[in-house]
Amino acid sequence: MRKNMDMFKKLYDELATKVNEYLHNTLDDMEKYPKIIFDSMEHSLFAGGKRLRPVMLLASHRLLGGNLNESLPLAGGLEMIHTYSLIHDDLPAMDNDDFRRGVPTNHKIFGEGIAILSGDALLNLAYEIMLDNALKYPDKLINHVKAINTIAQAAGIRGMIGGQVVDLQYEGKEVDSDTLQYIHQHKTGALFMASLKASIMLENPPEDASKALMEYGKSLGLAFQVIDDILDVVGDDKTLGKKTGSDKDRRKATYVDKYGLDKSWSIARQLRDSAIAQMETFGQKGEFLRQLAQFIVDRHH
Ligand code: GRG
Repeated sequence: MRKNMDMFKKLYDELATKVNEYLHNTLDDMEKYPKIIFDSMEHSLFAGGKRLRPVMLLASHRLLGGNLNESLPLAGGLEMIHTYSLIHDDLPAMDNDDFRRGVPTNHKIFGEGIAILSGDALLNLAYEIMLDNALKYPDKLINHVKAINTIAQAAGIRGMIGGQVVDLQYEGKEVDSDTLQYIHQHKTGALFMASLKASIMLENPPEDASKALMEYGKSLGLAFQVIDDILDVVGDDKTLGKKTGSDKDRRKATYVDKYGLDKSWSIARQLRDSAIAQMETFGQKGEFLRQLAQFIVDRHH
């Protein structure tokens, strides 16, 4: 058990380090002009995110027998899209947050205009690097286009943006359980699912493997969000790197609000167990994603 955990942590760090190096190299290869926008992008990108989504993409690609150098730009692109969403979510027009990833939010340092533009720049750069990478694999061009399309859909109106819009609309209002599920599955779950679906698009695995990965992602994405809601109530500002209690302040639709703390914990554990059960299809090879599900539910930040 302990050995599995140690191996998980080692591989997680290896994958997250690969992503960090890739992101650094990508920005360092560019002429950093105008400097302020690069400073702003780097401020948020390198403030210490967990790199969950890119690690999931690389791990699932590895599980399906893929070559990590081929998927690294997709993993990096996904992290850029996630970071852009955090920068925009923190703006005064949205959540108006002062801290993120343990440092002042982007607009607090660079002003709202640059923060908006640096989110936009990260979003565009993500597609540039994913498309450039696709061109390096002419024999698998269709697979890459499908993987990038999956990520675009998940980030867009049928995914994260759709979820964010409904979330904004329901602030301060009573929310039914279907709407709560819609918000979370789109706002947060969509990028989780995209990390797994992108590797499926790259490798075309057998039907049972894709189905298991998709079900895993669905349960885990939701479990992640339930834990996020719980941490907003019981978490510690310092460990989380952002202010807790903000969901309540903004009268946001959350699992804790809807079901209370105890039931929310039990929902999160049930979702974790369903995710873990899906990994049976992969035998021992599924161990990393099993441990990842455990890590997501046990996390303190
Ligand atoms: C602005 C289009 C647009 C969308 C914003 C993702 C999002 C949609 C809003 C973020 C609000 C929020 C805190 C949602 C809860 C789930 C979430 C995305 C948490 C942050 O993800 P982590 O824990 O963060 O993976 P790190 O910093 O580790 O990358």
